Amino acid sequence: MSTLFIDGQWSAAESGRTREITCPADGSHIATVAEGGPADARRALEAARLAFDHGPWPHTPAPERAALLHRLADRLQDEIEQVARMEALDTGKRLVEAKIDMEDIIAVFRHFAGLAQAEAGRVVDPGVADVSSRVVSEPVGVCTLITPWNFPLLQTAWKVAPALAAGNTFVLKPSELTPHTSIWLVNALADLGLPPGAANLVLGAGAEVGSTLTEAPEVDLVSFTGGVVTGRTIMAAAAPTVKKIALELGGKNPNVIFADADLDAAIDNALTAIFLDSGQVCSAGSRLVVEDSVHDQVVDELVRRAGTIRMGGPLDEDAETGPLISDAHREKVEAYVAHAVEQGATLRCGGERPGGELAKGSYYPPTILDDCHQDMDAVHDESFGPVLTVETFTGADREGVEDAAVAIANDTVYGLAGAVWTQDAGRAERVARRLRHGTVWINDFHPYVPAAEWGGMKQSGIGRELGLAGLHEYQETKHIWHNTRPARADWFADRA
Ligand code: TXE
Repeated sequence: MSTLFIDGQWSAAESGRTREITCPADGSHIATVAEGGPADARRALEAARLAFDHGPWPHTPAPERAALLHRLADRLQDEIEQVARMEALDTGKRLVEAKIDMEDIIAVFRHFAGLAQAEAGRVVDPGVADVSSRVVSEPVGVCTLITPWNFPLLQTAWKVAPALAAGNTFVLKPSELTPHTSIWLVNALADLGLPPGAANLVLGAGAEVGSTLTEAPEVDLVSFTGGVVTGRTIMAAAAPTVKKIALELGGKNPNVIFADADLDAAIDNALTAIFLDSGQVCSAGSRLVVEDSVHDQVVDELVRRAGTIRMGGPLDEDAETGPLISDAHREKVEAYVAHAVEQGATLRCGGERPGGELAKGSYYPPTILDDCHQDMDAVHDESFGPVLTVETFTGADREGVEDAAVAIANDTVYGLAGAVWTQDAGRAERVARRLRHGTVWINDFHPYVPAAEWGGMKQSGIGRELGLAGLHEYQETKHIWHNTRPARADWFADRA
């Protein structure tokens, strides 16, 4: 099984181990791939190091780097059906959603192709005669890129595009559950002329491959998207050699609805916010924070509509949402719901595995837990499933209502995203400014890629990706001074 890509060559794992990839929609077998281990990770790191220190990519002129990223975008456009299908089968998500992801990925590569040429450094006047100075940007070096399973190629593009645009080399480790679009990506890059060693791919388990890739001294930067527990491990692994790190660790995102909102739009978007992709989205609106006076109107309607959402596999054209990524993940979501009910939440809909044809897959229905409050674990822990918790707020006056909403919305260790729904422009601005979350929508939910600038406050992460974040995460800054008339310093007396 030659599905590892190291130094421009496809190879099997040194141990000979393999992994079966199955579709979570029905458990069907998709493919057998190599299961890399620490030895493979070390080989890939050596190749990436060599390619950075002695290879051509870091010194390739920016227009050529940009051209390669554009060619990759063209290739994906040509093969969009085939790549979207791969992604849909690996993740179980609907083909139509996988295609939207592909369009976003094409836009991401084009966006960073533009930035590769836009960032040329700047001249700084040091205010000293005969001395000129300039600030230049340089690639960071060897990047370890670790990605999860919910948007496999999109999350990879968010890392690979800026890393290559800035002239870095990398080792990519995708989630062990969803390797196929990463295999497609490194194959396409090599085919389009990226030099050997600049892009390397090691498949395998996080604990084995991931830890080698985050500890090794050859690595200059680790960019990771995944769970907060793994994020903490990665921070610790990167500390001894003081690597640059960028972490996106999920969220527990409040969707705040005031009574003066356009409730039709708010309800409609609240459904998309949490049930899109079965809630397996880092910015999912998993906490509904609704003003008490409209609670019944909003929640009754959400319950009614959630009960009609159709589940189905990647190729089912009538399906509106898909399965969870695995049976193990579904068990975690089930335990989360059971615990919430034990702590006093009211199960308003969902909560039971579907039967019939869907019993073959890892399906879990849209679920709403009402009567939640801040003492319950359910409003603090990420379920990463199609589960919405409902909390209410009220206050004596206009200010008191806003204070109460903000207090609940900010009472989380996460800080990735949140939304506020109101038709009062002043209230919208005040509340948006007070929410401690990296992205805040007013009367909307979910990002516009690639214009988003993405990243979290608090334990949701470190660093920003996309949009205005530009290439900075993947660049070092250097200030070069040039004294054009060297002279003696005359500081220490010459006593020789
Ligand atoms: O994530 P992990 P899991 C959240 C979500 C989910 C939870 C656990 O709440 O229920 O995380 O999911 C690699 N060193 N998110 O277990 O472990 C792993 O192989 C280096 C939020 O799937 O974080 C995979 O490639 N790497 C999230 C990647 O980390 C390691 C998306 C993500 O896996 C490693 C997914 C280690 N020690 C889950 N251990 C988001 N922010 O969107 C594992 N990995």
